[in-house]
Amino acid sequence: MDDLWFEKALLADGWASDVRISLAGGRISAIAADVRPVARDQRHAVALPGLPNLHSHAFQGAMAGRAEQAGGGEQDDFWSWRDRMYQLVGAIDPAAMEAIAAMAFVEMLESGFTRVGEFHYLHHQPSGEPYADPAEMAAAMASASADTGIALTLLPVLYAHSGFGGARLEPRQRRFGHDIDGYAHLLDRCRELVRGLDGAVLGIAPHSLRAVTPDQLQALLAMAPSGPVHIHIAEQTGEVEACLAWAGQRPVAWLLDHMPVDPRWCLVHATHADTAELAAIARSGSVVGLCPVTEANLGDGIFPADEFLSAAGRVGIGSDSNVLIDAAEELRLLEYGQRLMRQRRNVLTTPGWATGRSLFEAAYVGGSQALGVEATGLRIGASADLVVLARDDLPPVGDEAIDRWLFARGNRCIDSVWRAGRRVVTGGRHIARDRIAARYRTAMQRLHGVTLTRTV
Ligand code: NGQ
Ligand code: ZN
Repeated sequence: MDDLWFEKALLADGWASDVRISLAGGRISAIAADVRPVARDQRHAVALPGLPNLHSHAFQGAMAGRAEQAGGGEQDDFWSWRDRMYQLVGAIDPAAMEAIAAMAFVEMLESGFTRVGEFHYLHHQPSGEPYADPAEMAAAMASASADTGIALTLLPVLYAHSGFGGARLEPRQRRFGHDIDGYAHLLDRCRELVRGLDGAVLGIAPHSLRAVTPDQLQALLAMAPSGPVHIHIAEQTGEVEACLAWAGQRPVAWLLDHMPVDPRWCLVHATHADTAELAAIARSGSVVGLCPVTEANLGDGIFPADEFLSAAGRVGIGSDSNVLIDAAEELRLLEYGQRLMRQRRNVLTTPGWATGRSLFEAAYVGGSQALGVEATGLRIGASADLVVLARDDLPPVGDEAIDRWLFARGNRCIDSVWRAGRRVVTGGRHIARDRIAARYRTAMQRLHGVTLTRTV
C-alpha cells in the first residue's frame, strides 16, 4: 500500500488541499483531505486523473519527422502524406510493431495519458496473407501495453475497401483487409487478448465510410452489441465530396441518418461537419475525437469546437499519427486553433472557468466515454491512474496549475504518473524508458533504409 500526500488534488468533486490518497490493489483505497503529511507519506504537489488518448495509430510514430519535406510540383496534402505512410506500412513486422508501440506508449505516459485507444489496422503480413495467429499484430500492441503499463482500449479495424461504393483495396492496402468472417475471427482473438490484459477494453472500428459498406457496418454492430465504436469521418473535404457523389449526403449526415449512433460511438476528426451536423452529433451523445496536432500536421482543417461545445457536444483528444506525443500540446492547440480563427481569447470555456480546467475535464470525460471506461475522477474505488504535476515557481493553486501545465510550461510540469497503482513515470521519465528506447532504436535502424518518397 502506498500513501501519497498532495498539496492540491483534483478529486471527483473538485479541488481539495492537503490530501492523502492511499493506493491498494491498483485502486484508490482511501482519500483524506485537510490532513498533515506524516513521515511515511510520499509528498507531491498536484494530483490529477490520467487522461485518455482516444485515437492512436502507434506504428505511424515511426515516420514522425520523416514526411516534412515539400515535394516538387504536385499539391502536398493529406493524400500525399498517406502515400508516404503506405511506404512505411510494408516494412513493419510484429517485432518492430511492438518496439514502436512501446516507445509511443512510454511517451504517452510521460505526457499524462494513462489509457490509449489503439485504432489498429495493420493486421496481415506484407503479402496480405494473415499471420498464423490473425491477431499477431494486435498481440504486439497488447504486449507493449503490458510492458509499459498504459491501459489499452483495443479497436480492431475493418478496412475492406479503398473508396465509397465498395471499391477494391489497392495492393498497398493488402495488410489491412478482411471480409466479415475474417474480421469476426480477428475479433474473437482480440477478445482473448483483452481478457488477459489488466484494464483492457475491446471495441470495434469500421475504418471510415470509404473503407466499409453499409452492410459491413451493420454486420460489425451485430458482432459487438456493446463497447466502443470508432470511425474516421469527414477529416478531408475530398471525403465529403466523394460521399456526396456516392450517397447525396455529407458523411456525418449519412452516418447519423443510417446508423444507430449513440454514446458508444466516437466520430474521429469530424473536421468538416456543418452546423446541422454538429447539432446532430451533439444530440446523439457520441464523442468527437479531435487530434489537433495531427490535424494541423496534415493540413486537415479546424473543427468548429466552440460551436460544438455550445451545442453541448462531447469531445476528447487523440495523438493519432503520433508525429508528436504530448497531451498538453493537443489541448493547447485545440484552444489556440479556435483563438486564431475567432480572434478571441479563452474560447473553449465558460465565463468564470479557467480554460485549462475546462479543456482537461472535457478531454477526461469525453475520452473516458469513448474508450469504454467510466469517468470516475479521483475517488475511492477508482483505478489509481494519477498524473502528478511538480511544484514550480508558484504555489499550486488549483486551476492555475493546470493552466501553467497546458499553456506555459508543458511537460516539464509532469513529475510522476501512476497507472493502476504502479508508479510508471518518475522524475518525468518512464521507469523502463532506457530499455524500451534501446529496442526502438534497433527497430528504427532497420526501418531507416525505407525511403518515404512522394509518388503522387
Ligand atoms: C489512417 N489517417 O487510418 O491512418 C488514416 C490514413 C486512410 C488519418 N485519417 C489512412 N489521419 O485514411 O485511409
Ligand atoms: Zn486515424
